[in-house]
Amino acid sequence: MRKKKLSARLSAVCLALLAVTAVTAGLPGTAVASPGPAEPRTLAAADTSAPQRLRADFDGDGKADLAVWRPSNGTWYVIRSSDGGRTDQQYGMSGDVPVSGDFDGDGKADFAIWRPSNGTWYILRTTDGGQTIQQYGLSGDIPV
Ligand SMILES: [Ca+2]
Ligand SMILES: [Ca+2]
Repeated sequence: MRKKKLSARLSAVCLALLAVTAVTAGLPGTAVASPGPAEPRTLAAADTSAPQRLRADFDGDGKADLAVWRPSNGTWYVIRSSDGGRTDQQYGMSGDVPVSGDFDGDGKADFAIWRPSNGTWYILRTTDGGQTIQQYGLSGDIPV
């Protein structure tokens, strides 16, 4: 008789705990926060005055080179993966967005920037050293 009562009490406690757990788990505040929504905010808040790291193959050896573009002086600093030497190239200015890539298809990344103020791409071609200037995009867009 006594064991039955104890058992019944334990069962009741267990049910109560299960109920509390279920209710707690259902509360919105207890859900594990997803990192998804936070990432765009982090990117949007990125300090554009700090040098930005890009990955591209500027010397055409098939390996990405360490490269930064410094907004304060619009200069690219590249450590070539082929020989470890450094290439400095002034191209762009504060407010621009670095968008290096191989636009002329010679296997070497071209120094390139996108200017948000006029939505224009400025590309320094590796094939002949000339420039390709093309308006594409609007202020507020993000070049990709
Ligand atoms: Ca390389
Ligand atoms: Ca190129």
